[in-house]
Amino acid sequence: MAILIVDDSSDSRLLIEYILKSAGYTDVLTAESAQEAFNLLGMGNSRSDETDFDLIVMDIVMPGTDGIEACRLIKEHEHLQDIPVIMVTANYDIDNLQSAFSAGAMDYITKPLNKVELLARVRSALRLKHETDRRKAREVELLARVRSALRLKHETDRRKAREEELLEVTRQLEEANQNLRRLSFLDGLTGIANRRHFDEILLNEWNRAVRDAMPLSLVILDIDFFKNYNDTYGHQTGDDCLKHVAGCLSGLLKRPGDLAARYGGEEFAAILPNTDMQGAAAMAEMLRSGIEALQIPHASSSVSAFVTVSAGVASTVPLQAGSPEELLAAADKALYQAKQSGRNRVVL
Ligand code: GH3
Ligand code: MG
Ligand code: MG
Ligand code: MG
Repeated sequence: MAILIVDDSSDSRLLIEYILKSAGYTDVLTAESAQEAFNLLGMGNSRSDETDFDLIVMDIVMPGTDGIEACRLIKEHEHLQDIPVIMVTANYDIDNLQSAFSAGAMDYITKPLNKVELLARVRSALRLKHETDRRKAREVELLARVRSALRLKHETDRRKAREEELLEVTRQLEEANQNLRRLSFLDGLTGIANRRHFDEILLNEWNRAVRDAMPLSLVILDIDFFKNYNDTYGHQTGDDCLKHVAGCLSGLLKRPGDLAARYGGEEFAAILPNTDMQGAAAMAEMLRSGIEALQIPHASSSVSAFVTVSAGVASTVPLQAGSPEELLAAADKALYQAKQSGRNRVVL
């Protein structure tokens, strides 16, 4: 509890200091003029080494700057505003008191000083100052809490936004990956399985057929006189024709496990798991007649007015010792014979 006494009369200063110190207030400083008080309060110069006062007891009548003007000047400083000022006046003068209060004074005492009165007023001024300080500290603390809560909220929001962004990027990446995977085993023109996927599935089905001792069949189909078709209708129409044929094949191969693939330029293949030669022959004939039934005009074919295919069929109950290549070679050989023997037909 630091108290500042400002009075031009040394008797008065000493008396007030004595009363306060004997009441237990040890931290008491004195000034004999307003200017000296300003210096002790750190007004106008750097505030580094000034005392934090809790109360000012100030004489009104002083040479130079009087107590009322000094009070007004002190109250202009934000960091000094909360220090209560008790005015000391020798002659009870109502006008002086009014201007003292409007200058920001909190209370007054009259000379000659009464010890009990002085201590009572000092105590109540200090209690008020203490309460003000505590209220301000609570406000500062509350403000700090609100600030830190807001900061936390802001950070949480930002983290959430970042997480959502990350999630979205991950989702897009997965989608792109899936597309890539899908594209890597689909033929770009016809949208059915490509050669790579065909080879993979054929090997899988081969191994499964070995394990289950079940038959596995293969059909290879080749469009008849397709070079002529391109020459007659153009490459673009040729592409359209390939798409129609592919769509027809995959539409007819409905059994689960069946696979239609584009095997080469105008060659297609069908894998028929758990299918023997008889079943495969029937399926091949169904595919051949299905394509013929599309009735895609083919003016430069020697065997039909429409686009037709020749088909070679091979079937086996695979053994561990064999390989899918043997089945492929057999189907190829049958296809060659279908071409040789007049086209638009199925050869086993
Ligand atoms: P064959 O009856 O003996 O099978 O006679 P072909 O004319 O069908 O056989 P050839 O092997 O002589 O010709 C195949 C043609 O298929 C030649 C090639 O330009 C065409 N071709 C291959 N791939 C494509 C393609 O992706 N689009 C188009 N439009 N034509 C293709
Ligand atoms: Mg005086
Ligand atoms: Mg060919
Ligand atoms: Mg051909």
